[in-house]
Amino acid sequence: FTSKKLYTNAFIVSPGPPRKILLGYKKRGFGANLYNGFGGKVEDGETPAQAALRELKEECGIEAPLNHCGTLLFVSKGGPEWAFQIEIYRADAYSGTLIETDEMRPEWFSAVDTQSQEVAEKPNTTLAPIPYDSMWLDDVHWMPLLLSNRHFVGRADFDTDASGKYKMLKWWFGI
Ligand code: 6U4
Ligand code: NA
Ligand code: NA
Repeated sequence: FTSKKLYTNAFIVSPGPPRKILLGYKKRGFGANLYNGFGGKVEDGETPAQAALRELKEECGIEAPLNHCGTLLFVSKGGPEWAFQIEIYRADAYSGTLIETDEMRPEWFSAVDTQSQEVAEKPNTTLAPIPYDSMWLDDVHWMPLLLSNRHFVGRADFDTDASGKYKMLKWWFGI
């Protein structure tokens, strides 16, 4: 075990209609070719909240009144050899102009709250659903908690298979 690394991840969930969530397609580095929120490492001398705002601005050009909404812990199998703590932030509005950067291409997706009793009056035909097949394996488990505006915590244990692909061995996410 070396040390736990602290990261942020920020999501804009616009109430709409249509209700939608902003994700970024990561173009390079860790998690390249996956959609995710905007975020990165918390630097020395910075709080997670400050890092979340800085990374949001750096990666897609906007500012937002982010609220802390969850804490996730990702660990490697059997060690842990590594551990990531990720502080999740959310806002329902933003200011500025969305831009594509070297790191991220922002894109909106339909954000239906699957845990809510409300049924959308009309199916959304213009926005694609959240692309879980192109996201980190854990995201499908906690995204419903984020979308239903609950404060959540969770942990997932990862291993890599022979080809170096991540597998999620066990997990728990809850409110
Ligand atoms: P640099 O090299 O400075 O651009 P940095 O911006 O510090 O890197 P980066 O972009 O690699 O960090 O950030 C990784 C992002 O991926 C963070 O927002 C946390 C997030 N992340 C890592 N593992 C994740 C996982 N299993 N599920 C998830 N997000 C994850 O949803
Ligand atoms: Na980053
Ligand atoms: Na960074």
